[in-house]
Amino acid sequence: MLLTASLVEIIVVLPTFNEADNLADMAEALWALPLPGLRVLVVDDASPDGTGAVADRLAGAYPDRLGVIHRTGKGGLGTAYVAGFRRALAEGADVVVQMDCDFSHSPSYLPPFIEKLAEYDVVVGSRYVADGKLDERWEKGRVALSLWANRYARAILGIRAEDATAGFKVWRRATLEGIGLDRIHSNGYVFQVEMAYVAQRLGYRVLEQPIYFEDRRIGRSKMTIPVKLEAAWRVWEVAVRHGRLTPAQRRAAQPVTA
Ligand SMILES: Nc1nc2c(ncn2[C@@H]2O[C@H](COP(=O)(O)OP(=O)(O)O)[C@@H](O)[C@H]2O)c(=O)[nH]1
Ligand SMILES: [Mg+2]
Repeated sequence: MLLTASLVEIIVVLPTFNEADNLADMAEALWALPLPGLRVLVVDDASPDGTGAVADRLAGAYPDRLGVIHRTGKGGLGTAYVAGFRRALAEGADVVVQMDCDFSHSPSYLPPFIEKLAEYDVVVGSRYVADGKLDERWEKGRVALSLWANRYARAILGIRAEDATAGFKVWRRATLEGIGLDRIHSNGYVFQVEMAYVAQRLGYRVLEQPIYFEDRRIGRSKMTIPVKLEAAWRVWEVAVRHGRLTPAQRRAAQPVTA
């Protein structure tokens, strides 16, 4: 795979639920990167704050640079990403980025991450490798819960990556094709764990790069305590569903249709 950033088609999938105050800044920060031709694909779930209208306005102003998938209601992060990934592959993306639309995942990491895809199948922005860091303003309880959730998922599934719940990832097209998005069933935050686990079981080369995970700039997290508790038992579902996957079960490439 040729990975000179200017020659590959990069699509950044941004799931949004109430990110009206972040979306335009986020799109501009992405377009300001030295990654010419980078495109943004917003997957909005009928956000009550009008994020969808902001996305439509951007798509109207920059039709070559931003697309929108409108879903009819809050359908969850996992299915939003799967819908976005499918569209990105159909549109011919060589590199597919997943990240939050709240500046927790700084766009500035993208150019070096994409360069690393020359040698790896997926690059993960990691809070828990050396030099990675959580926002200093997080209270102790929140840090502990995040660390615990991560250790729990890693222990049950045997995930080697230090940050098994990371939501900042840069995928090669071929990796998403091989994973087979039809195989992915998790919808909440376990989606991140399921993707990490399936990638590992299929033998893909995973590289973790340290990030400073800043607290979201504007708006509120959608991650509530009940959502986290549900995630805990869903990790077992992932274990049962994918525990026997081997590299021989990678899926075939997907055609570009758009
Ligand atoms: N489309 C869609 N996006 C969502 C949903 N839940 C969260 N998001 C978006 O996914 C990203 C991560 O969610 P966030 O609330 O920041 O979670 P946190 O980083 O764990 O606090 C943000 O860009 C949210 O707007 C959902 O149900 N549907
Ligand atoms: Mg966030």
